[in-house]
Amino acid sequence: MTTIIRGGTVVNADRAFKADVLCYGDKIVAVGENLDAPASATVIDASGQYVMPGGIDPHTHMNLPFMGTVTADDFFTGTAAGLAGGTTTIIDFVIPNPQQSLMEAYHQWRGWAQKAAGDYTFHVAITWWDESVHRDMGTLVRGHGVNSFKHFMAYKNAIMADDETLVKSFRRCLELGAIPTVHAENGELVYQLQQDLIRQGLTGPSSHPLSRPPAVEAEAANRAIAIADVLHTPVYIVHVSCQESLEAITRARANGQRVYGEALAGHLIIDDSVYQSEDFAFAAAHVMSPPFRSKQHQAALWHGLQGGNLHTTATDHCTFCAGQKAAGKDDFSKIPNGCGGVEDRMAVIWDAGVNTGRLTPSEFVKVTSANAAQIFNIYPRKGLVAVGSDADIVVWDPQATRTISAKTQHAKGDFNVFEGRTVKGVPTTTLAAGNIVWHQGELRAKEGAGRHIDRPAFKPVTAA
Ligand code: URQ
Ligand code: ZN
Ligand code: ZN
Repeated sequence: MTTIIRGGTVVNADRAFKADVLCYGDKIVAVGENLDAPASATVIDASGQYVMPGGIDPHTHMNLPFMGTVTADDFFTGTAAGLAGGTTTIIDFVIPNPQQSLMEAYHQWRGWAQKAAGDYTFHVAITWWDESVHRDMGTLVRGHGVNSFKHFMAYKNAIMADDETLVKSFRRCLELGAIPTVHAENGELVYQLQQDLIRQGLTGPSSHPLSRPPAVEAEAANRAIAIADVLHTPVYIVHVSCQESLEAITRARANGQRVYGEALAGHLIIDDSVYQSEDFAFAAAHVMSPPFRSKQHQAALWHGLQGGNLHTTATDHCTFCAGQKAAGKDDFSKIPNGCGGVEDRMAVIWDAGVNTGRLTPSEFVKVTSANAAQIFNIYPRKGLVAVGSDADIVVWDPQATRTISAKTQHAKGDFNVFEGRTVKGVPTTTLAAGNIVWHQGELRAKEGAGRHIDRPAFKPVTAA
């Protein structure tokens, strides 16, 4: 398929400039003013609009079995929803059960992802340790395009990695040229605080944030950063939600340590008042970890993005319907943790970031696409509008508006944490691998069209 995108302003992480973009097959083949194009080419009129790299969401959970249930979106519906919102690549997670072979889990997730409509790639979680985990990490880096390994420091008695696992796995990442990432919350503190609250009969969702105060997150962030410092590895902290964790990252970076931070669209916009609702379903729908925080923390996160101490925006898209969340009706610690957002991330970040002057359009591209591509080593294939890059492109109308609602979303699930929010700035056309997958409100996602994207190691891969 040949497509010419005419009359727009191309916005990359480094600059914005007037240019046409010609796509042939799954690649961009020309970028420049007044391009010639074959008569057969599909023409997209981008006048008055921005032409940006397709979004990369570095943190999603499609089809995740978790807390006794499975997320509402599978890899087709979840990636299709992402395409509707301008996100053309997701980085999801293979999460082995403790004692489960990493390779077995990896192939399981690869099977689930066959139906994806958009491109995808995987972080692999290290939820336990023995020599087979050490070996399989090498196999995954050398032969399966994995260059990042996730560590949940929370979720005691489930997938929590203790310090021994963290140290051994971080060391193995360094050997392999892979980057360790962490969910930074002290799982023991969370568990004990949960027990305290339940013993006091405080079993409602309003107890969720009480069991995970910022200090519980900051302790783990500082610990992960210290382990990485001692072992000389980089570290990427997912869903940084509070000022104290951001301060730990800022301190480490000022000392020359290679630490990256991720902010969720939800944590940037939604505050902890949601947990005070008398409506269980409403409050439970917002139960995710780390929890939504006060407006003071939101302001800090925006400063982190603006100041370059937070690098990516993600969603942690992990949706459960009301019936699933009701598992925690009598005990908040049993409410499946997770919220959605993959469809709304880019519009929400544009509206709250660019329209307010916090971010320039190029900075928007950095935090929604280019930085994730660079940190996870798929740049410039992804995260750039340039000759030779994948034809993952979003044509963005800064004047158009949309009101977000669960009633009209493409994602599965019966709730949207951004419900009722009217955003200004939305995608009018999205190309994924050169195919028009979204155009003037029509979603043309195709099951199975998505590709697995290999992510090379950060150093030449040696044997053993
Ligand atoms: O912790 C995560 O990232 C997964 C299990 C999604 N749930 C959540 O509450 N963030
Ligand atoms: Zn997490
Ligand atoms: Zn997650």
